[in-house]
Amino acid sequence: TTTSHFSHVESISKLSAAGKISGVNAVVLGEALASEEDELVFPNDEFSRQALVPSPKKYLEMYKRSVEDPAGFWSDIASQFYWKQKWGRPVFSENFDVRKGNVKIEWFKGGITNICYNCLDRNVESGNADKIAIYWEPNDPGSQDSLTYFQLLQRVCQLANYLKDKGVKKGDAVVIYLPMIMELPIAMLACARIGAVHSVVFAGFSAESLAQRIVDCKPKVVLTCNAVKRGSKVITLKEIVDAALVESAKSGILVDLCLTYENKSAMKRESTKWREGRDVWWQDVVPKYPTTCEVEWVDAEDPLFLLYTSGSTGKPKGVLHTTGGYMVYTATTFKYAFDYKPSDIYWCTADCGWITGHSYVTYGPLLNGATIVVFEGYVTRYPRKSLRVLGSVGEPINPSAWRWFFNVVGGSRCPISDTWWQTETGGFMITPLPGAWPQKPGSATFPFFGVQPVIVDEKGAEIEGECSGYLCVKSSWPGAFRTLYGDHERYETTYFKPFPGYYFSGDGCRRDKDGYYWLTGRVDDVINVSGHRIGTAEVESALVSHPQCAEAAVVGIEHEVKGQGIYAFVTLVDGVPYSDELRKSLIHKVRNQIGAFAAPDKVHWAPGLPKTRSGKIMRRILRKIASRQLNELGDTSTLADPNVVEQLIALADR
Ligand code: 6R9
Repeated sequence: TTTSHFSHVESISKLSAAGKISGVNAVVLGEALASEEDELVFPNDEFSRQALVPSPKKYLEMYKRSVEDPAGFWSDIASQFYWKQKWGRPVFSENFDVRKGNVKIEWFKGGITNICYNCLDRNVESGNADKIAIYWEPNDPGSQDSLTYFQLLQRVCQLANYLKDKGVKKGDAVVIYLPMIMELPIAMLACARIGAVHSVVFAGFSAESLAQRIVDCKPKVVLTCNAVKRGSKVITLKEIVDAALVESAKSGILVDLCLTYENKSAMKRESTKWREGRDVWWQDVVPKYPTTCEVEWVDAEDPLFLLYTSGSTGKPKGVLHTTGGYMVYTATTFKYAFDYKPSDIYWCTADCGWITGHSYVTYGPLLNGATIVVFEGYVTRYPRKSLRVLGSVGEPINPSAWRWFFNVVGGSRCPISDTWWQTETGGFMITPLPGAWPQKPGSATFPFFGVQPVIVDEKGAEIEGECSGYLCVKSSWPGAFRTLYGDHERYETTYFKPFPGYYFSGDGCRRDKDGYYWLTGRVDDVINVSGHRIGTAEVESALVSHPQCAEAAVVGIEHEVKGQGIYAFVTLVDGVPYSDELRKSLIHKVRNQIGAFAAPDKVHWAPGLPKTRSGKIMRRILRKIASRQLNELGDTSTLADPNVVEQLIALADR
């Protein structure tokens, strides 16, 4: 059964045996090709020579071992970190098959460690104390800042001591609602240091979304700042937190400490709304605490963080990651996918509110002792000669965008790591290893070490060779999420029941004749807007909470800039007339309830929705109407009332 996992390895070897990989500088073929699948972009020699994985042969060796002897492969890597006590046996255990009982994944169980210690103390002690850990590029040019590893450690310790003093203990949840200022990674690391479980909520989420997350994880403390500037606009984050705390109190969740950073460049403390007794200025208390702090040693399987993500129902899912496996996996994927060298300065544009900011702004790079750039706002033009590797994540990157990124941004010189992965997977799953093999624009190429992707058909049968279907993963990898917080049943139902025996990603995928993987987008009711995952159900429930909205159905449409846009069909309460004003107020409702990034691009009035006789909305038809593929509506005979389709088409541009 392992043969199919190595088929891609064989094909890379064939390409390399044909002499195609060596000695050719980066060239984008393209014009004369029969299909995009035939377009190969070769790594340039100079890059390959210095790469960590310089050839298909080296990858092949490492990949085979990672799949045939995962325990040995990952133990060797894990040994490079500091463990207070080594893990026990087995190195990992898993039940991936729901039919055999509850799904369970454990890596390095019994090993005692701390990820903050491994990010900071270990680097400070090994000679990196004065190396820059973070360069901060703020919204207002001119107030740049930086922290060395030693300074970062001190800042983290002060906050950790403060939190401990306020009663935050191992296992307690802490909600962090901060923009991309240095205090955000500092807060994450401080929680990790004392064994608290951080739950970062992207600072673009509304008060209601924040409240929903607070109610779910019941934090001891909320960390925020008074305001943030986006361009010239000031957003009063603290007021959003205030509203969220009023809301969560209604569900009986009382948070009695809100530590607020005074973000002076956005707003002075005098203008900040304040609740005595609950609110505390960060700058008034944290710097008074000692700059050293004992770490809380935790088991590899103790929780590190929760991160909420959208699913196909309205309620966001609290994806839970544990410490040891996540640490080993993010560090390793970072190192290889970016061919990391200690002299590199690494910048990832992601916000720490998303998984990419967890794994590839904070933990992965710092575990490698890297210098990172934390970036709050503006874009300026710089020379790009020093760029080595480019990365891309979050959505399919189409071949023409890929070529632009490659030719214009990277000067036809830098390999692109188009990394496929998810909040749930913790780290990269399918990714190019720059220098190792030729890339194909638009393809995430091949699996990372230890990852066994499979493509299955509707019945859950594995398909081999060239094919398309549902992307699943066979057996666990260290960075896999362990549960959905408080809802293990939903974890199993969503990810392990659709295709028993496998982890189901929710994505469609094609494997070409050379074994390259091409992600084709979500196959469930999740829309991917500029890399933000939004459940159609979330938007629908925001819309129907509007008093004049009777029913709503939301689908994704192709969007030139955002990848996908949000298209909402809305049925109004009887007797309410359509108006532009109402359209605006519906959109406003979504912005308020979820966040501005979830605002529908189009509201389509729908006197009725196409439903089956059992009352199921036929989204397939709505998607066709939304994308104006009116000749491809397909079979509408199972509709309870086929006339609604004509009605909808007539109202398309109103
Ligand atoms: C890391 C992240 C996950 C979803 C995933 C898929 C899409 C991510 C991709 C990609 C094509 C890539 N996705 N990377 N699609 N090519 N390189 O984005 O996590 O926010 O959980 O989203 O994003 O659809 O299922 P998350």
